[in-house]
Amino acid sequence: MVTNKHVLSWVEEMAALTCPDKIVWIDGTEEQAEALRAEACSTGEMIKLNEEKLPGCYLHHTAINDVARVEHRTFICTSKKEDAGTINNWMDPAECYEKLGKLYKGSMKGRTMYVIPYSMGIVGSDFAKYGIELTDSIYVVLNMLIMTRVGTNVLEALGDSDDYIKGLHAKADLDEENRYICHFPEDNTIWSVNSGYGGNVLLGKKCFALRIASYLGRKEGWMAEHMLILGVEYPNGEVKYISAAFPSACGKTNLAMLIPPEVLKKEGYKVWCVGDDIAWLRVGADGRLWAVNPENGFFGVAPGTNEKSNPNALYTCLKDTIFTNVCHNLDENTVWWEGLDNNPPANAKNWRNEDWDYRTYDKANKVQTAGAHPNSRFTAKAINCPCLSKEFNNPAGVPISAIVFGGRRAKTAPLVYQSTSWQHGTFVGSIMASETTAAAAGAVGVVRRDPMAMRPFTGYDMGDYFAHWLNMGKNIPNAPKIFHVNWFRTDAEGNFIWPGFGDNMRVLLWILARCEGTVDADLTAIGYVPKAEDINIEGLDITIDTIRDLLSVDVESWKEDVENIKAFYAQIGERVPAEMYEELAALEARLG
Ligand code: GTP
Ligand code: SPV
Ligand code: MN
Repeated sequence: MVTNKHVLSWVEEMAALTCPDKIVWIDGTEEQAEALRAEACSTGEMIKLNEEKLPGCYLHHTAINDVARVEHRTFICTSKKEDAGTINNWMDPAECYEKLGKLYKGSMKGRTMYVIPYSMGIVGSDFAKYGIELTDSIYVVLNMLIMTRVGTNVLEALGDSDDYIKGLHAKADLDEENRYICHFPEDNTIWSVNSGYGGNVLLGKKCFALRIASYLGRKEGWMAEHMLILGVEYPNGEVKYISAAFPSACGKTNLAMLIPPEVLKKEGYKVWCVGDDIAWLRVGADGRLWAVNPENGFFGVAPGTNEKSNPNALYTCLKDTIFTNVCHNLDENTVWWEGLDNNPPANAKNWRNEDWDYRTYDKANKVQTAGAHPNSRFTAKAINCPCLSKEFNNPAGVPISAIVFGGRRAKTAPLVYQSTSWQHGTFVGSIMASETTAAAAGAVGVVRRDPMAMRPFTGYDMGDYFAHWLNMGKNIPNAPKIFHVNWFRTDAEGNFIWPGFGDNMRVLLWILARCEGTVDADLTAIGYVPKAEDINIEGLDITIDTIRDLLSVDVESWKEDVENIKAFYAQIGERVPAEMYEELAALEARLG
């Protein structure tokens, strides 16, 4: 029995607006989840996969026009436009409530409204935050059950409080022209309409745990970041933690679950995954920065995931998983995606659920010809991950030794470099740039500035966000060191030079050695760069000259970058802190 008056009156109000036939409270029990799965299968919303090969696994197809986040339709609705900043889209809250109110009106007629009480973080812990999502999609309910901690215990932990994030989602007509993902940080409210895709509708994830949480973090003195969290275990059993921010589809899940190369594995090195997408960070009593992963599962990119690139992810999604927009192998009733293996199914449906002939695949036109959509995903439980950290459920989180930024840059950014201070590190994060990917609607492969991988996810002004980073640094007596990596430099033919994936461990060990002060580096115009011989290449078929090349800093392309950064800072506007301009001027001076 729900007694919280705030919750009851809000659910009633939203039901009066959307007019569902029925309201169902999600209690977190397996019985209820199983009944919902059966219902979704009976209507075709989900397909039950081969129970022998993929126990507890399902396939879902979204609408063809609804396969990724929609940044141009994502809004931050603060009462003052300048608080949303120039990088975010803004709408006046009253205007937005009215506009979307019309779209929601009666949209759940003939449908069921599900009430999902969920927690980001361990229920009942100091750092957990609660949300309630109202949705008319069983797919959303089943995904939220994997991605967050859902159930009656969340309502118990909430008690009589009104301190929860109110999320309303309606699929409505899935009309692209009327698709809106709107955030009201001043009201703890999220409204999403006309989409059924991942980041647009699983409101605990990007909407709450990044956009709303970043706004709260600034107010309350902590940080919500688009970061993985991993632990590196040394042969002596000691574990050091790293958090890393890469833009969407740029390698967080892969790095978070990496398996060290044979030479290092033999010595006893291991990697443990704490999180693959979101980190909430706060200063601990010991003066270090501590991180928790507020999620409970992984919403990972399927294409490219294979036995070699990420065996842990592959194993994680062998059971209890929802696959979205992958290719359906009809002979086996299993799933397939580009980059899984070299055996595309002969009898298959593509991500659009149409008959698919793998021979028509054209790399230059993936969306049209691939079996799986380039942004197809698996939703899998964290507890099914073989390398899940034993600290995963520790409400205190883990202490962070190094923060790593990175992006997809064919040129310019070297394999790895280290900032010279927290302020310089903040600058390095602020100038991140990356080629766009299929994770968001729009052109793919275009370099754009994506500060701290948070461009699409900061719930307030970007200049204020940089200022918050600087302020945090002043309040962390024992702050992590800040680095930048780039796994994606290419040769003249466009091939990646660095082997990447598990071999990224070689770079992590240099990073941690820098944190320990056990390895030297060369100070360049952009920061500390490794001496080539300090990157362990034992067992790799690349030479030390290739490493030198990967570590090289091309002054001309950096000078071009400086011009681009100036334009970007100008676009962010007057709230870019003076310290960032100081760092920019210093970089320019060092480049000569
Ligand atoms: P989101 O879930 O969108 O936030 O993405 P993510 O950052 O977790 O990206 P993910 O790890 O899923 O990687 C996305 C793509 O990058 C996949 O196609 C990977 O195969 C590719 N990738 C990941 N790591 C590497 C690497 O070290 N080298 C290369 N060349 N590709 C990589
Ligand atoms: C991303 O795009 O960064 C994701 C996937 O992690 S989504 O949840 O769709 O935003
Ligand atoms: Mn992400």
